[in-house]
Amino acid sequence: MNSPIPSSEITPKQAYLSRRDFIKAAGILAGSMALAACAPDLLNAPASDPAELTTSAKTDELGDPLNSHKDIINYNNYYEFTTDKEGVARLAQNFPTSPWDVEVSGLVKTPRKFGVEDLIKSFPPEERIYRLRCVEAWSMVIPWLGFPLSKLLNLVEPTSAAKYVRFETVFKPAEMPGLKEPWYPWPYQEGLRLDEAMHDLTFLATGLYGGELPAQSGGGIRLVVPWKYGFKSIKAIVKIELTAEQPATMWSAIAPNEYGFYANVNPAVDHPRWSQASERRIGELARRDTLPFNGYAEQVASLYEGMDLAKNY
Ligand SMILES: Nc1nc2c(c(=O)[nH]1)N[C@H]1C(S)=C(S)[C@@H](COP(=O)(O)O)O[C@H]1N2
Ligand SMILES: [Mo]
Repeated sequence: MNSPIPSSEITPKQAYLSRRDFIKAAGILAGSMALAACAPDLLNAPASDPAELTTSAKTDELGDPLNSHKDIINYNNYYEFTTDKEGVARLAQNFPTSPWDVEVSGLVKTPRKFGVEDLIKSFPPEERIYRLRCVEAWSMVIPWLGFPLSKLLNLVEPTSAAKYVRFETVFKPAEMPGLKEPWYPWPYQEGLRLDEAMHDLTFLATGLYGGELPAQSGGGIRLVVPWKYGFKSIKAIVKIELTAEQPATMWSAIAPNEYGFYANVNPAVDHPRWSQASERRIGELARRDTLPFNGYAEQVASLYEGMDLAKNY
């Protein structure tokens, strides 16, 4: 298909290195310094972790160090594969993430199907260093590549009747062994209010650590909503639908008293089975305090003015 927006002269790393070239380049760099002259910006990290070679950031805006690429791609929640966080990477290793299509439909002027490769060309990849805080009370700091969801939504033009956005994960039972568990109401689905979806922090990730987005991290394309519990950040999206009504979400369908629609990180509202006041940052020993809205209150608290956040959890 045609790119929705002409590519600019600026050629971000992810756009000029195809996935295959990227993997090749990273592999060569890991083994030798032969490419040093052509890729000086790839030289600042240990050769043992090639995917880190393209990220210059060391911390988030609060000064917290990034988690390693190794941690980020080996400790995952992805129930379509398994509930074992350390088993996802292996089960997902052959899951194809490219080509990948996502259909945007519902209450929009121009419903369309987009190829992720075309979206990457149209919207120059930005890097966002975000904290990810799982409702299970562990967290990581992750350098994503991608673009704000608002760019995609503006392209299809939501109508005035659109109030919510619904997201759906791919359903491929032959390749995702966890889908055989019959007690989950597959496919995984999530939702946002339209103003949350349009917020600049709300991000569609197509890469991480300057490289590709591996299957276990939600490739071909996944949502990242950093001020909400991790389950809102739905992986492997194939459908985005604009709706008038608040969409059902998988977790609130299973346990409405445990997982609400809003799911804003809130240390003052405990999960019914555990406290949310603190968290374990992967790679650290001591627990740390959980911040309201996961540390993004200044940017997002106004979205919830006048709402009782203990009720609208
Ligand atoms: N499709 C799908 N998306 C998902 C999940 C899942 O099981 N399936 N798990 C969620 C949860 S609970 C968390 S904490 C994050 C984890 O993202 P990560 O594995 O990239 O750290 O993905 C979220 N997105
Ligand atoms: Mo989670």
